[in-house]
Amino acid sequence: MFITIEGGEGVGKSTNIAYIADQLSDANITCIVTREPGGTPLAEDIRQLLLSDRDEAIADNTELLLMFASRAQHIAGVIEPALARGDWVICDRFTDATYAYQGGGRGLSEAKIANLEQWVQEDLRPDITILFDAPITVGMSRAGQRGELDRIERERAAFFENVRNCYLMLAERHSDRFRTVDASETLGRVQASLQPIIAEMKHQFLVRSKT
Ligand code: T5A
Repeated sequence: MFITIEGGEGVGKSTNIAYIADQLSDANITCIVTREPGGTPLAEDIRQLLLSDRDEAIADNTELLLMFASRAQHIAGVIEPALARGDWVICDRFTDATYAYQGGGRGLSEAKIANLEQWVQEDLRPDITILFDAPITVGMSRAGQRGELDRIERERAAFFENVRNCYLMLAERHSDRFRTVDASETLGRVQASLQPIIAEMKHQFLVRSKT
C-alpha cells in the first residue's frame, strides 16, 4: 500500500507517522517511512533549495517544477522499488501537498499540476491519504515552538488558510482514499481517532496477503 500523510504546518504529521509505522510493524507489516520534498540524497538537496532562505525570490513555476523534480527522483529511487518489493510506503506529504500549497496557496492552476502529476507519476496514486486538519493558529504555534521557521512556513496567514481549504476540498473530492483526522485535539485523542484507520490498513494487509 502507498499511504500518504498530509496537512498544514505543524499539525503533527511526523509525530503520528512514527505512531502509525509502529502499529503496522507490530502487525508484521514491513513499511518504509519517507518524506517529500526529499527522500533520496538528490531530492533532499532539492528540499534544501526549496526551504532555505535566499535573496532571490523563487518564481511560482520554479517552485512547482522543483517539487516535481524532487518527486520524480523519489519515486524512481525509493517509492517504486519499495512497492515492487511488496513493502508498504508511508510518505510524509505527496502530490496533494502540491495541489494545496502551489495550487491553493500560490494560485497555480490545477490543470498545470495535473499535467505534471500524470507525466511524473503515470499510474502511481496513494491508496490511502490521512489528512491531519487543524486551524492554522494551532499548527503554526506548534511549528513555532520547534524553532526557526523555514521559507514556506513564513508565508502569511491567508496563504495557509487557502492551503487548508484546498486540502479540505481534496478530501471531499477524493473521499474514497482520504481519511480526515481532527489534529487540534490532544495527542492521545488524535491517536485514538487513528485507530479505525489503522485497523482498516491491517484488514487490507490480510486481504492482500490472501490474494
Ligand atoms: N510543500 C511540500 C509544498 O509546498 N509542496 C509540496 O508538494 C510538498 C511535498 C515541507 C514544506 O514543503 C511544502 C510544505 C511544507 O511547508 P515539512 O517539514 O514536510 O515541510 O512540513 P511541515 O508541516 O513543516 O512539517 P513539520 O514537521 O513542521 O510538521 P508536522 O510533521 O505536521 O508536525 P510535528 O509532528 O513535527 O509536530 C509539531 C510539534 O507539535 C507537537 C509535536 O510534539 C511537535 O513539537 N504535537 C502536538 N502537540 C499537542 N497536541 C498534539 N496533538 C500534537 N501533535 C504534535
